[in-house]
Amino acid sequence: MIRLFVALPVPADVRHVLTGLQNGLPGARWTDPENFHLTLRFIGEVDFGMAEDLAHTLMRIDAPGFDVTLDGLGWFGNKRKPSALIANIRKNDGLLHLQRKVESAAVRCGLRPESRKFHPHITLGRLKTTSIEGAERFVAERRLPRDLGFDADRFVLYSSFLSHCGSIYTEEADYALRFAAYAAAE
Ligand code: 3AM
Repeated sequence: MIRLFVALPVPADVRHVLTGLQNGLPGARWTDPENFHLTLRFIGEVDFGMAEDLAHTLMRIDAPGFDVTLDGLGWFGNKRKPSALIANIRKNDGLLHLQRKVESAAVRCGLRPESRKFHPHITLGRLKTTSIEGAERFVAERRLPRDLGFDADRFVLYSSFLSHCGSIYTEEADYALRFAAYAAAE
């Protein structure tokens, strides 16, 4: 069995900015900058046959590249407890188009449809003991540079392995998106 997810990788310049925000919150388990990503579809544990099938089905996705823009900081969790600090990603047609194509590829391979609403984000850190006030303060006291973002020109099938020093993500396959110049001509 192998644990998989499909995501956009985050380039080094954006990773660098995000790393600069990872401080000042005791109890946070900060994401290793090498692991920053924007999840398009969590797949979970599948057997190797399914993994191969998925890898091939993703290869058939023909979608244009697009801009990814970070849109402020926030947190996930419930009303009583935050579970993660995130950078929000602004939704745009290119991103939503790709996410829908990845979702239908997953369903075509026999996976159950994703029931949760797509909330694009990059996880900065995980929280266990932080209060809502602590998470709110973290978000209020920090600013992302205006229009921080990157060009998405590929997406990746990652495997995730839980080691005693945290999650290790490995690129199992990557898929090119069409050049924006061609996309504009559509
Ligand atoms: O994009 P992020 O970092 O929020 O939280 C996990 C991470 O998402 C998520 O998949 C990404 C790569 O591990 N994830 C882990 N278990 C999950 C689950 N059972 C899950 N997403 C949905 N359901």
